[in-house]
Amino acid sequence: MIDTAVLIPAYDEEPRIATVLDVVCSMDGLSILVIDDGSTDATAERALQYPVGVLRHRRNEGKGAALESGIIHVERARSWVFLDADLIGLRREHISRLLRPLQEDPGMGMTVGQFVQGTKRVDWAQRFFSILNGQRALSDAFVRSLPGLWWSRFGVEVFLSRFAEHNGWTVGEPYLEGLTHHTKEAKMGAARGVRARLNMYRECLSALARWENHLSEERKTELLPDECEVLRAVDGKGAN
Ligand SMILES: Nc1nc2c(ncn2[C@@H]2O[C@H](COP(=O)(O)OP(=O)(O)OP(=O)(O)O)[C@@H](O)[C@H]2O)c(=O)[nH]1
Ligand SMILES: [Mg+2]
Repeated sequence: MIDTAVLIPAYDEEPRIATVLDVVCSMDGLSILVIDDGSTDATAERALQYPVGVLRHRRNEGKGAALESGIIHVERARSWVFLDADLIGLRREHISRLLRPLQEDPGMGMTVGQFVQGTKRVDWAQRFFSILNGQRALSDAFVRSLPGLWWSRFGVEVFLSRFAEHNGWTVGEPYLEGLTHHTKEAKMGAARGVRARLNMYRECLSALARWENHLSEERKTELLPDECEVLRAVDGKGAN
């Protein structure tokens, strides 16, 4: 079985994804999978230059759908890591920090990384931000227990956190010092970036208001070839 599966959902991250892949590919024991969610640029081709598995959605289906495709493809892993493709300042230590609480406490379902830039106080804004943070490690038992995520788009993080709380899973919040990410405005320019940000907030608020409606959402059981191409299978898949 795969030891640690790293899922990296990516949409139009061709200029940025190499920075993340340089770090994760330098670590032992990780099976890495990039899910290109119908990008309009060469995100998938860039990822294929690395020793990682690559899936490509034929259309843009949203972050939650990309993670669900990744889970279906990998099938089983002892632990799971979700990472964004646009991180700045990622170090190996950040991955270890996400995973360590799961290794130390078998009852822990998930860790949610918290970006800290030298400010010590964890104020309300940071706590709210922490529920949106995409840098997470998850136990296999927690991943097995998840319902379908296809519907959730940018609400996926809100849903994962609410689902964990609802079902009594312990959740850790390790600090990830010096880690940050590109904003939408930096990636897309001011006008498109603000529109995309408002859309993301709408999807997050929708998940916040309606997460309970999705607790028994059916999980997809297979990747349909007209929705998702396997450009390269993830390393270690099918091994015992
Ligand atoms: N699968 C998928 N991933 C997406 C989509 N949009 C963005 N992502 C990925 O999700 C991660 C976070 O997306 P961002 O748009 O940077 O959002 P954010 O970092 O949460 O928020 P800001 O940067 O503050 O706007 C990155 O890895 C993106 O490539 C999408 O439509 N589908
Ligand atoms: Mg970002």
